[in-house]
Parts: sequence; structure tokens; C-alpha cells
Amino acid sequence: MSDLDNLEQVVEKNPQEKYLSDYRPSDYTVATIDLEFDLYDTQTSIKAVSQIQRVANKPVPLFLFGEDLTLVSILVNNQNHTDYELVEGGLVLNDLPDTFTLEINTKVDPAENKAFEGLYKSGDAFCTQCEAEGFRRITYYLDRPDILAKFSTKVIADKGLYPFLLSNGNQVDQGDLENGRHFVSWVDPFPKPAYLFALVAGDFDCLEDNYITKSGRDVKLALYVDKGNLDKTKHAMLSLKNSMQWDEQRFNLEYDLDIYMIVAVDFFNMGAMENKGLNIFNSKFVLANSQSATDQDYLGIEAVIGHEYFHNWTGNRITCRDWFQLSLKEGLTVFRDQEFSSDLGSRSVNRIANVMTMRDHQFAEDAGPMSHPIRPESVMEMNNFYTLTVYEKGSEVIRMLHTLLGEEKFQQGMQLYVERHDGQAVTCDDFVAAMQDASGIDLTLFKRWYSQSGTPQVFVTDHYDQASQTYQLTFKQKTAPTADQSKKLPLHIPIDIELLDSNGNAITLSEGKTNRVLSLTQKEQTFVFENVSAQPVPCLFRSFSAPVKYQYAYSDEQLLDIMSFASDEFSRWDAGQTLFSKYLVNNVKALQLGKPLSLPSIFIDGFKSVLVSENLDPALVSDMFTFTSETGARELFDVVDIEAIHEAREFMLQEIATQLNELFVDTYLRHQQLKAYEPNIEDIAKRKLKNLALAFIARVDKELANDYVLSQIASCNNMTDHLGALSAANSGLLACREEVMQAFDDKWFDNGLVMDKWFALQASMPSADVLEHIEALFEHRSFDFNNPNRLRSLVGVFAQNNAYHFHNINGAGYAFLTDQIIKLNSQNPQVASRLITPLIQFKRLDKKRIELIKSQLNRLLALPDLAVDLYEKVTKALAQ
Ligand code: B3K
Ligand code: ZN
Repeated sequence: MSDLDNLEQVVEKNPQEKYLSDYRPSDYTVATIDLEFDLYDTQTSIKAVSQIQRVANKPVPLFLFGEDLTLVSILVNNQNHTDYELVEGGLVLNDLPDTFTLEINTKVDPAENKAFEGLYKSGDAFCTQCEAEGFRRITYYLDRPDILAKFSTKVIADKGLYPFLLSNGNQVDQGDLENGRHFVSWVDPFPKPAYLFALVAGDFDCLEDNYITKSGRDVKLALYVDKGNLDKTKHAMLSLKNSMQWDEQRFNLEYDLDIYMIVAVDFFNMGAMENKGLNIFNSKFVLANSQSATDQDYLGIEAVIGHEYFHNWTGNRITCRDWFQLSLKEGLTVFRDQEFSSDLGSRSVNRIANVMTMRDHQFAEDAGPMSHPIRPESVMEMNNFYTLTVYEKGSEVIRMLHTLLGEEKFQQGMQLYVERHDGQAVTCDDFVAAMQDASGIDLTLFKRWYSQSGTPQVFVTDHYDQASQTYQLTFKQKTAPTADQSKKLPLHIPIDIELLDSNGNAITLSEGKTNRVLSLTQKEQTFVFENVSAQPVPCLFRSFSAPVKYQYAYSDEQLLDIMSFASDEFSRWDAGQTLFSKYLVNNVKALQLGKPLSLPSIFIDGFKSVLVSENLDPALVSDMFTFTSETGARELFDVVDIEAIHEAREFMLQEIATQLNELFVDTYLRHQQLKAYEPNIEDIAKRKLKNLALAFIARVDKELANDYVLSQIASCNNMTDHLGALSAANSGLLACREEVMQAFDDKWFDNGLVMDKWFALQASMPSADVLEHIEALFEHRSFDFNNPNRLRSLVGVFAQNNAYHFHNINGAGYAFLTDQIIKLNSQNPQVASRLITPLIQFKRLDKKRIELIKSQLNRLLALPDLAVDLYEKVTKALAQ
């Protein structure tokens, strides 16, 4: 859209949708912008000098975005410029030359900024967050991702309080000033959109290192953390070096500046931000040592450090033309970080974790009121579209391309993409075109994944003909209408399959291979396999080769065969999940009909053989016993019965725990304390299985579990085992629960990140009075309502992970969450808008709950100053 169209939209009274189809290139370009920050807590002055050129073929006003700014002065070519108008959402400049120097002076109040967008204070440090549209809270600017300019930044601040003054690019100057102040100047040689701008000022401990790139360039690496945290930086630095090396080896992509900096801050709305040369991280994804961080924290740090580093090419060097293209950088970068984690760790375990996220959360998003394709077509508040769909499903779409092309052609496609578009702001279509041109594979139909929302369902039937020795598989695809789109068309769905013979051996299909990737492109399609000597068991969607739901009428025996014999570990896990889901559905029905619950011995025996098997990765065994959550289980039903799902699932887990108790005890004892703590995948796997076993024991043998918990806490040398014990005490409501929770609190109360784990346990306590506990914890010495991490641990975990109690039919959970959202609305709408998710995905709940939720949403809608982030979600939810 043109700059003026933007203006028309922002001056509208009610928040308006913006449309992808309205995209127009800007009337003006910016070649350079030189920024100068004079930092003070409540009154920071910002001077921005840009070289601007009109590209429109006739004179037009220039609209610059700006929010919450105090305008001091505007100069055009060094002359005071008075022909301007301040409007809602920005500034309109009239009567401009074709090419000019624009100087804008503004003031902002970082200390008051609790939305953590733009320039704000995290503790004692100044920092910024500009993606998606935060730069407009720093100065009036063409804050859109297709405006690429060269940035230079001079930062001035008190030298004693802020010895480190950081920004993007390379440091070019520094010096002392009057009144105890000093300055540092930075130049970033790579043109970039404003969302990648960053500034940090503070007093830190710094871990320095270096990395020699493949072509021999020496890059300085610097990790800045709050004072006293240097002992928690080793893993982040190692992860960064591993990321740099992996990107060179697998994608042939090398780092481009002389320095790579990461700063960890405590107040951050999301995980981390890939600002050019100066990543800013939520400290949760940097700080770790054996005492304070779990294995999952270590893995999370590796993944997020990798993700932000990989953005340097997929996001920064090649960026998005407009925000509708967000998945261009996010889907692709998630794919890259998933591959990184899989190459360094266990591919199957990573795949299972990613699929759990898709099934437990993304499918619900696709079926909810905010449903959108991975490339959305309309948006009110861009921050609302940093979603599981854009990120995780976006990554699944890239993964399907990878499956269809194979690694070699995929990499050729990547190379062509980089050659063609380095230094540009491009679209998802540009990416797919590079993949198509490099591979020679027609991706016309495949592109529909970018524009169609919803989770496709694939129904599979088969037919074996003994006489002709042929086996047929027939696939029918269907995507149900979604909130945003009523008409759905067939998609190009890659289906990776394997056929098992009666001995559990995989049948050779073609070219000596035992798997084959089928391309389902029509509504219904049949594939024929020759020379099949007996009815096989089909393993479908190996490695989850497409983000779909699929159904095939498996018998229990067939599922057990797949669990034991499939060559793909993901398929083994998935067969176990399917078996669990089948009996979950049966038991929910039984409950609804007042019939007794049951679990057949074939089920228990199948899982027993997993637990006793000697050659399975312990992490995989643990995953086999990690069944769909109550939230994920809702996907199995048209009408969700909160109580029945909870009761049926609990019954099944209790049965498994009871019948396999001896084996769980044995498993627990076999995986006792390893020597020195090391976060390597073998040890992580053992700890994971041991703590899973403990949680099962805590369901049935409370006394024994109590002993185990106490001795594990007394003897362990790492947070994973400490938390594993605590978690079993909490979920099993063991006698020692109070005592061990209190001891943990006494030990860690002044470490917010560690206390987040404790708050999360409190919030997931399976007890009817959990909400009263949570409310009391708002007064806890370690709780801080302004800190997004604390809020997510206590409020977010309760609403998302303690579904049964959150959805209590008395409506208290809904009212509680709404109260918190109201408090956050004016202060940090971005975090409020994340927390609201469980309140908007209500369509399949029962009538009573829907009414209760709607009345809470109406409370929000009645707020006089409801933030656009929330307005977008609440109105869409109520329109369901
Ligand atoms: N690009 C950032 C996310 C920004 C979110 C803005 N609301 C982190 C990431 O995806 O790497
Ligand atoms: Zn990202």
C-alpha cells in the first residue's frame, strides 16, 4: 500500500484490517539513517538524520509512522520544516524536494515503557525491541520491512552506569564527554529494515571468544549478561559457535560482520531477537549451569541461539517485503533450527517434540477464530501473527519442500535463493520460485499451502489382491472450512510410506528402497504397489511428512507391529499415540454412556514391551509414554467434554502406572545418578526416562515415590533431577510436596529464572484449590507482575497446561485470566494477547462454558481502551 493509504488506515477510529492485496511499494526510499541517542531514564533524546529520495513519479506527501513520541523538531535540508501534520499513528510531511536530508528530533520515556517495544529499560539496562513495528516508538520513520537503509548509531550515556554502549554493526568510534558521560559510535555496513535495529546500554559481565569462519575471517563473539552470571554463559557460547559451524557445513552460509554480540535481558516479551550483529535475548535462553538449568533449558538455549543466528541469512540479509511474508523468514529459520538440533542431537526425539507442538497447539489455532494461512491475508495487529501457524506450520511447509526435493536439490534451491535475493526484501513466492527453478520440480500446486489455512484430513483405505499380488492405497483429502476461509481446495501432500510384511520386515518398493514418497495432489487418489506377496501393514506419513490429520482403520495388532518394527522411530511413537487415542475416545464414550472404563491387555502388553526393550533410546521410550495432553486430545472430538477427557485420560495413565509399576521401579533404579553432570544426549535421555518413571511411580506407590523424591533431591547434582523429583511430588501430590517446594523456594527465591520452574509447578498442581494458591502467589517475594517470564510461568501455565482446573465449570479460571488480561491491557498488550489463547479457542466446548467465556470476552470488549492486539482476538472469538 502507498504511504498515504497507510495514513488513511491509521486515522480510522476502530482498528482496521490491513490486506496483503493492498501492498504497494513506498513512494520514498531511505538510503541512510544516522541516529544519535542521548540516554536518560525518563527523557531520552533521539536525533535521526536520513537521506531520503522520492521514487513516486510526482510529488506526494511523505507519511512516517510514529507512536508515543514527543516531537521536538523537523529539519529538511537543515532548514526548519513547518509544513507537516501530526496524525494518529504518525506524521505527514508536505512540500518536500525530490531528494533531501531529513532531521527529526524526538524524545521518549524508556522508564515508563512497560510494553517492552521500542526503547525501554530492562532492570538497570536500556534495550530495544523493534520487530515488528517498534522502531516507530523511537523516531518517525518509514517503518516497513521493504525500506532498507544503512544505519549508523551514536549512543551517549553516563559512563559509570552504562559502561557498555552497543548497537548494530562494527564499532567505529568512542570517547569521553562532559559530566561523566561517554559515547560509542557504530556503523552497520549492511542495509537493513528498521525492525532489525538494536541498541543496548548497561553494565554487564562479558564472555568473549572468537570464531574463524570457513574463509578464514576472525569474528569476535561477545556475550553480555547481568553481573554475577558469567558462570552461566558457557553453553550459550558453545551453541553459538556450533551454529556458525553448522550453517557453513550444511547451508554453506558464513557470518559477515567482524563481531557478533548477544545480550541477555530479564524483561523481554518473547524468546529472542535477531537484530543485525546484536541479538537481544530473554535471559531464559542464555543462562545455564548444571545447578540452575534443566536439560530442556540447555536444549532450548541451543535451539534459540541457533535460530537467531540462522536469521542472519534467512531474515536479515534476505528479508521480508511486507509482514504478510513473515513465514518467509520464520518458517524457514525454524526449519533450519530444527535441522540444527536434529543434526547435533536425536533426530527422532526432535521430530516427536515438534509434532507434539503441532498437534497439541497448532491444530487448535488452525481450527480456532484466529485461523490463518502461513502467509496471512489480513492483519490488524502484526504482533498477533507471530503464531504457531507462521512459525511451526511454516516450518512444516519448508520440510515438505525438503521431502519433495531431497537434500541436494533443496540446497541448490537455497543457493539460488541467496544468489538472487541477497540484500533484498522479498516474498514467499520468490522463495518457492528459487526452489522450483533450481530443482525443475513443478511447485505450482504446492504453493497453495501458503494461501490455504486449516488442517487437512487424509482418509486412507487399502485393498490387497492376492491373485495379482497388488496392493492399493487410496487417499482422500478434505480440509474443513475455517474461521477465515470457507472454501478449501486440494493440496499437494507428500506421503512418505513404508509397508511391513507379516514378519515386520519392510518391503522393497522401488530403486531398492523400502520407503516411497507419494504425491497426493487430487481430492482422491489411488496408488498401486506390485509384487506384494501378502497383505502388508502400511506405515503412513513417516516422520510426519505433512502437517495433516490422518485416519486409517488400524487394528490394535497392526499398531503394535508398527510400534515394534517400523524403521522410522517417529512412526513407532506415532503408532503408540494412535493406540492411546483410540482407547481415549472409547473411554470418553463409555463415560458418557455410563459404562465402565477399560484398557485391554494387548494395550498394556504393547507398552510393556517398549519399557523392557533393551535397544531403544531411553528418550524415545520416555516419549512413547508421553501421551497427548488433555488440550491436544480435544482434536479427537467434535464436542469437547472437559470432564470426560480428563477422567478417561487419568484412568488410562493410572492403569498404565498400576500394571507396569514394577517395571517403572526397575527403570527408575536402572537409570540412577550419573557421575558429573553433562548435557549430552545420552545422559539427557537417561535422566528423561528416569524422571518419567518416577512420575508414574508417584501415581500408584506414594510412599515409595516419596522416598525416591527425597533421596533424589538430597543426592542429585543438577537441576534436571531436582526438578524431576519436585515435579513428581507435585503431580502425585506426595506427602513431601510442601516440604520440598518450600526448600526449593528458600534456596532459589532470588533467581527469577529458576523460580519460574517453581511457579510453573504451582500452576500445574492437580488440585481443586490450585487457583487460590496461584492468587496467593501473586504476593510471593519472587513474583513480579511486570516480568513476562513470571507471568507466563504462573498465569500462562495454569491456563494452558492445567486445562481441567482452568476450565472448572464454576467459571473462576476464566474470570481470573480475564482479570489479569485487563491489568495487562494498557501496560503490555502483547503479552496479554498471548495469554488470551485458551479463552478464544472455545468453539467445541459445551454450551455452559461457552457462555461463561463469552461473558468474560464481553467484559474485555467493554473496556474503553482495549488494545488492538486484544480487540482483534476478542472480536474474532465472539464472531464464532
Ligand atoms: N523475530 C523475533 C520475533 C519478533 C516478535 C515480535 N512480536 C524472534 C524470532 O522469531 O527469531
Ligand atoms: Zn525467528
